Amino acid sequence: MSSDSHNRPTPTTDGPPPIQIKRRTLLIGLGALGAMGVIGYWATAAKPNNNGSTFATALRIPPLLESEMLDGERVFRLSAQAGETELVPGVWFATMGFNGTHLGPTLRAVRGEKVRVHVTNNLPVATTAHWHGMLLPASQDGTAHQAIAPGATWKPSWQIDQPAATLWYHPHPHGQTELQVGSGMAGVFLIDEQTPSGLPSDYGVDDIPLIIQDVTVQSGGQRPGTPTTAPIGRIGNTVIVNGTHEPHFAATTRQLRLRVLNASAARCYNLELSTGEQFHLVGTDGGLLPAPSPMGSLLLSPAERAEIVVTVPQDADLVLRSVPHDLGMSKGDDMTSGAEDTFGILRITGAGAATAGGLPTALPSARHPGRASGIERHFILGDTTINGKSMDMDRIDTVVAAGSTEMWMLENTSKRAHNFHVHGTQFVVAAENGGTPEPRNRGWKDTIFIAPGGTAELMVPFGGYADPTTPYMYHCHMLWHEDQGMMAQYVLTDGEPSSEPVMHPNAMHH
Ligand SMILES: [Cu+2]
Repeated sequence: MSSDSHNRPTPTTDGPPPIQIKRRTLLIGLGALGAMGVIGYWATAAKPNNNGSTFATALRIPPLLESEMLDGERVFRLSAQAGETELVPGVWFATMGFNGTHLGPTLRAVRGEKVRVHVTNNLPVATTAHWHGMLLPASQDGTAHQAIAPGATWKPSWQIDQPAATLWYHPHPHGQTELQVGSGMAGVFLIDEQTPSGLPSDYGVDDIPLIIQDVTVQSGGQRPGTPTTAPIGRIGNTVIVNGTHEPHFAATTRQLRLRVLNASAARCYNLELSTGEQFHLVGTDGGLLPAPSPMGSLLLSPAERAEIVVTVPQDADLVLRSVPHDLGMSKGDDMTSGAEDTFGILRITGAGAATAGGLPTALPSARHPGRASGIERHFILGDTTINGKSMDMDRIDTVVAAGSTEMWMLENTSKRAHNFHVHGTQFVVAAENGGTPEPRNRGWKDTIFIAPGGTAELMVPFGGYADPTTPYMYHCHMLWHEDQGMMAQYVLTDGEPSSEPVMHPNAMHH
């Protein structure tokens, strides 16, 4: 978070600041050691099994980033930096963020606008800034092909050309994404339409981003960033929302629109209300649904977003929480992956909630494409591979005709839960596990969860930004899997599409 209130001065570091937890007293006492990232002592914390009763800290709201209009472009400025942040009372973490030591501000732009972001890297290591869910040229997408060296500034620009949606931004350095995102490098990027949707839209009042992450607070000698104890990656034992531990939000309106982003490395959340009441899903990764969809629970895997509307009665005191779910792995693997955990995420009270209008019955939603009749591609998800291969930055795995719509058929033949994210597009799920998609997957998506043995058929409309030399990525968004190489590359061409891997035209330059 960018608020200064819980940030400490940035220490000098000689490497990537790992996820690490230490007591503040120790840090002060052993200043130099702490600054060097040496672990001396670990705080303790119970497994997240609270019921919300202790949730007393006001939910932090990421500030809206100011911008300026320059030469017809809306210009934003971000600075990647490292520091230390008290994410849990009394527990300081070595963290990274944008314009602060943890998380980043919210960027907001209107469809049709040209935007430019100046991203300055004030970290001691290379990073990137990827605009997750954005339709834009691959050269502006912020993958490892657009690495930002320490001290450098990268200035991507593009025209916003997609429906209103909750997108996000985070680093995408090859092999380092779990560490950097897990250290706090994530922020929300909101796209608006000119015409309002009728949904709550007063940012920070009744339109609230919820960036959910899990961190590890424990005793013992676990080295930061290393051990992946679950088959899907690092699972923390403590949940924070917008960098707030056990947060509380005092609603002043009857309807709350929560824009939930799972910015965790691997943990999935199965959201429900402690009251047992339903909420309404109104938007998925890429935009709004045609109509609010009532549901009692909602599974959100890493990188997915869900816009939900919660009705808050005047005297309400309820908790948005995560409850056990089925990731489809063995019981032991599901357990170590957090699937059996129950914990509060956000306490919501409604003491001041005034009467407000109900939900719109219809929402402005972009029409789905018809089922593509052209190219159909098959992707087999292994333990950490796609079609048996590991990521190679010099290999183009897939050549797609710019502007075409393809069917992408996914099959998880491994025993691990995965999800699948495609850059530079928003897709529609035509089928899931051979049948109708789950209600949560019936809107525009850029990331979809696929359990072991599961399948998904995606209708993928690709953009028109042909560029034979700069690839987009598609990959598992369980970040440890991605870092292990569960990623591949496609380019958009004005020529013939192909599925044969080709060497990157710039391979000699890497
Ligand atoms: Cu995976």
